[in-house]
Amino acid sequence: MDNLVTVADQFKAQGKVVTVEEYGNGNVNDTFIVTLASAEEKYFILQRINTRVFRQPELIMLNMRTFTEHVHQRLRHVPVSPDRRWEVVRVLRTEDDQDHWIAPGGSFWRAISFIDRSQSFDTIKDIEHAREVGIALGMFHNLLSDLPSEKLVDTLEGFHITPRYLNHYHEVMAENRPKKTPEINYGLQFIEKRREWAHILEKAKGEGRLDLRPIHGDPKVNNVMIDNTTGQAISIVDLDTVKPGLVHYDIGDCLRSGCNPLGEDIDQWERVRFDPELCQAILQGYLSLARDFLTENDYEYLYDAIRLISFELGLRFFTDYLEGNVYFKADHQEHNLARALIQFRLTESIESQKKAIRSIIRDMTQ
Ligand code: GN1
Ligand code: MG
Repeated sequence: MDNLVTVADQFKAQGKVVTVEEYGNGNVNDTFIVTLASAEEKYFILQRINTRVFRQPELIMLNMRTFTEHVHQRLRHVPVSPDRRWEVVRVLRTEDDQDHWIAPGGSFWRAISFIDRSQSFDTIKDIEHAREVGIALGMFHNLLSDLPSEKLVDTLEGFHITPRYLNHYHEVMAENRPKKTPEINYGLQFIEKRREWAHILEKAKGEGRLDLRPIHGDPKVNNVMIDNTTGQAISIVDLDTVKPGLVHYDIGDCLRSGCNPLGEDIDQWERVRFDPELCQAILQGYLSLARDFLTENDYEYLYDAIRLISFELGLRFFTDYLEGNVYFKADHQEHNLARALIQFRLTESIESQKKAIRSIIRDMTQ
């Protein structure tokens, strides 16, 4: 285990490192908040990248650079409206002017500025918060809408390609014989019933109906920073999965996260439901900034995107449980199974409200 203060000391900051503490609920990387003895900059974020997931972490840093340079330039030419503060995180350099530091044991570390006077939440608090989360994603897509997606490298091959997760699930199933508990049986049947439909977005992409664009990849509620005073969204953080993809992955992910008021880590998975009112508010916020670059085809696949990304995350958790928790960090043996059931239940709730969700989308696009 690396000494955290020694690691934090590798990065150039405004003041002396006072403490380093665990931060947030990331499922993949390890995140810490560093407190500094400085009046100008009190904190920064320190992360150990999970290199079993991100095999080429230098590529993440390259994309972050492409992203931040593009956005800074865009904001210089077309500033955000005067009543909104919008911030982009900065990558801190090391004493040798690198954007990361590799510890003697081989672990990969990087540091990122902390968005001052802001916080994030694991679940949506109210309709206003929902709208702000939508605005944040709209702002993000808007700022990147003129960056050709080829400028970004693929840092995580297969990410959000549902058929690839299905293939992997079948491979894992072929090698393991899961116990036949009621929960596992439910999961197995759940996946089986949806395996044909699960190709929907990749099929549309293959047919040229949906195009690749720069995406965030993980715009869940707790990656949206909210200003402590105004309650407005002021940044989206966690840029590790910024890469070419379908905006549908992002919209689906934002809604599966935002419209699940109980959150993605609760005990009673049967109680999980998808809230259409929050969906409406998030979409309203999103479309207030994204309307101009969405096509008719884009709208046609929105409902399926919401359903698919919930299903896909359930499938990813379920497979990881069967495989022995090799991808997502787990607090206990059955943790990823419990997380999977929550996403499957959420998917069912989306399916049972298909008409209402489709009509929300239709009303908003007319
Ligand atoms: C992972 O590590 P974290 O919490 O930022 C995952 C996302 C999932 C999310 C579910 C690289 O994100 O795809 O939606 O968990 N990130 C990766 O909470 O797989
Ligand atoms: Mg993430």
